[in-house]
Amino acid sequence: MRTSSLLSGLSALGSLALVAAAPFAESNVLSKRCDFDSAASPDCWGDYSLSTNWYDDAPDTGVIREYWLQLVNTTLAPDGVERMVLTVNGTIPGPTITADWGDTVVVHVHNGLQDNGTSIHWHGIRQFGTNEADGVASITQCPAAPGEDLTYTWKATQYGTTWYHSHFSLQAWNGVFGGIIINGPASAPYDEDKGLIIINDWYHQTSDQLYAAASTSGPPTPENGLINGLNVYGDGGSRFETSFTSGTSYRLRIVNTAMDNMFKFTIDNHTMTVISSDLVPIVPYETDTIFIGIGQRYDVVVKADQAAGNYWMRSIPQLSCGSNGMTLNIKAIVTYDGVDVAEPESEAWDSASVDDCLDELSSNLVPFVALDAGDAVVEEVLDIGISIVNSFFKWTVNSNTFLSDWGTPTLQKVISDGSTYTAEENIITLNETNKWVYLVIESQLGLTHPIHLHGHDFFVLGKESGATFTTDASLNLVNPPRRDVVMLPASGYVAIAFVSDNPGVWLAHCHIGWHTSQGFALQLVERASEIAATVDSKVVDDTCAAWNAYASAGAVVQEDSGV
Ligand SMILES: *[C@@H]1O[C@H](CO)[C@@H](O)[C@H](O)[C@H]1NC(C)=O
Ligand SMILES: *[C@@H]1O[C@H](CO)[C@@H](O)[C@H](O)[C@H]1NC(C)=O
Ligand SMILES: *[C@@H]1O[C@H](CO)[C@@H](O)[C@H](O)[C@H]1NC(C)=O
Ligand SMILES: *[C@@H]1O[C@H](CO)[C@@H](O)[C@H](O)[C@H]1NC(C)=O
Ligand SMILES: *[C@@H]1O[C@H](CO)[C@@H](O)[C@H](O)[C@H]1NC(C)=O
Ligand SMILES: [Cu+2]
Repeated sequence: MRTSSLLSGLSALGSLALVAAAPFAESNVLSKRCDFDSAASPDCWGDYSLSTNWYDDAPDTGVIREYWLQLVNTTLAPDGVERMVLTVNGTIPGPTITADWGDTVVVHVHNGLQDNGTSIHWHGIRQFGTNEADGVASITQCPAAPGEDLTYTWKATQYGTTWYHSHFSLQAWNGVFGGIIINGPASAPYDEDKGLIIINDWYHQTSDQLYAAASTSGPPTPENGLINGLNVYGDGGSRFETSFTSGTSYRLRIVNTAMDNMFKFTIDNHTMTVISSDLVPIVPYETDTIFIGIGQRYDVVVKADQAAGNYWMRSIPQLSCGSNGMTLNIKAIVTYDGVDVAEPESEAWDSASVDDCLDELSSNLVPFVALDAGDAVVEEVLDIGISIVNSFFKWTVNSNTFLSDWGTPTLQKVISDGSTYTAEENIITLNETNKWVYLVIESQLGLTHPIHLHGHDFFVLGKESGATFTTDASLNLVNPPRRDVVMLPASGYVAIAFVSDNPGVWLAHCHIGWHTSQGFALQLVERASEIAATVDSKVVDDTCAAWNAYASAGAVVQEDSGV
């Protein structure tokens, strides 16, 4: 299936090599207009197609998708147990943002909270030329103060499945998140798009209430987990239910929005065809169970090809890298048409009982648009450690614990005077244009971490558990997996690469909520001198003026890293 031999010599800096690794006939690889039909021509997309290298060229529909979202502080009982939650528009998950490939997405966010700032991040969205829309408090904006409104505008140059979430302190994990669907071509046919399957862990207390315990004793055990905002607990709650028609194939868009848990996702007796990892379509592969780290997404196609009945859909927290009070009972029900909904009696696939913390195999995650990585021009080795400060755990990156300054975001500093940075800001400066940057993240500690980078998809060149990175490490530069979250193996390293093609200030961090909060983060200042030209400095300054007025009047307590 792979076409590696064709690729040799094609890779060049700045203009990435493109070779279609096509399961489709050549005639379908489009030079002419071809309309999308998920069952008959899933690789078609008007004048574009699944073979389009969207880093270079994406449609521009001229369509503006405008959304209004409001942060709401309320009480909900997703699993039957009431607790205080922070939400987008009153629900968990919040409303889904839907767009077509090439649309411009405009989201007006109103901070309806009385006691928190906010910022909303569009996870995995490349934000090419739109750094100020990345929505990270203290990096690309001041927090929007209570009562304030902020508009984010970005172009959907990628397509597939992702999510948005608060990037202000611990707020996301109180419920401030929702899904994003960007319609586009697909690498395998399907009859119907079932939309999002959002899985997460769920605590019965707020993340603010748990933070002190998390920082002195390690992550608390989530009482439960949710599938599309629902699960049972004791006698309460209810399960998410969905229906299948025999013979129909469905696309499911699975997103892990947890604070602490990695999951295996599986549907009893049904196999899945995996068609994308994060926002990157891949050459399809079959599996019955899929590992999904925090922040990762997998789109799968499932065919209703089993006897009509009820089947469990399972989200299984992996105890090798976390804990959960409902280990084997985070489930939803799939019911075939013509059958009454009932507790399934189906049994899990054998593979679902394997508990580990390993990403899907790199050999399975073959991007459909095949691109090679070039040799490193810039290489940074980042050592992850832990330190204890006043009996609080703090994560360190090359010995520094990340700490942000809400009142003066990096973006504002960069566009105003290119000022100096503190060690706690963990800044890596990338001045070179369109050069390959390698980041090697390594840790001697026996824990795994989902590593996420803003502003870029990255190439996963290699990773190893129980090993230290050396210059002899074997790295794969030939169409390696490309995505925006990768698991850093325990006591090991991961090497990722990207081209410095997107001027901006970009956060890189562990996506375990507790770890981000405890300082496992750094930022890239990429091509600083070109950033100001892409930013409306008045918006940045106005948001900061309102925040700083609020902060100086009230009692804002920054307990954690801030992001
Ligand atoms: C969110 O809530 C606001 C305020 O009630 C409403 O105007 C808006 O339409 C809602 N947005 C969505 C996407 O439902
Ligand atoms: C949410 O409401 C509760 C109860 O009124 C209050 O104590 C808390 O500070 C509020 N949180 C935010 C972020 O506004
Ligand atoms: C956010 O609000 C919660 C209450 O809902 C509070 O405990 C926490 O301190 C607030 N965080 C910040 C940074 O203001
Ligand atoms: C489902 O799979 C199990 C084994 O995993 C098998 O024992 C069972 O017969 C299957 N059920 C149906 C309805 O095919
Ligand atoms: C990058 O450029 C800035 C000016 O834009 C300069 O201050 C800085 O020293 C340069 N950094 C490196 C590592 O070359
Ligand atoms: Cu971590």
